[in-house]
Amino acid sequence: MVTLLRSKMAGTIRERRQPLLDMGDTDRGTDGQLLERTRQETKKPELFKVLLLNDDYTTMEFVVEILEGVFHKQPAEAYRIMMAVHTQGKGLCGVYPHEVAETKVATVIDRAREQGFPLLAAMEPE
Ligand code: TYC
Repeated sequence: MVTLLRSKMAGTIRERRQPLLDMGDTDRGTDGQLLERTRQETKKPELFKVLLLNDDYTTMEFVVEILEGVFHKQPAEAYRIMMAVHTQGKGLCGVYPHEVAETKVATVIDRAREQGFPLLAAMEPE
């Protein structure tokens, strides 16, 4: 049995076969029949913006370091985002699935506290 699924990556249609029981390469317990089930994978990952917030004490150099180290920004882009946060109060660092966004926020805050900075990060639905 085969179901048509929409690919998360390209929006294309593809076939997906899903074994009902994971028994490795054997068909134990199925009297020689290969059991399959179909499953629709239609769940879109919910995405969240991760934002940095301005404060008066965290150094510009440390914020750039965070943007490069945690958000994988190139130096010029990291500097641009840091200045946007500095002048506008907050700035977008990236958009991620919920668990990744949570980890980014926690990592920023952990690294900041280790260095004695009050830097804050936040997440919000895209
Ligand atoms: N406002 C800080 C300063 O003048 C720099 C800064 C930028 C702090 C961005 C936090 O998210 C931030 N040292």
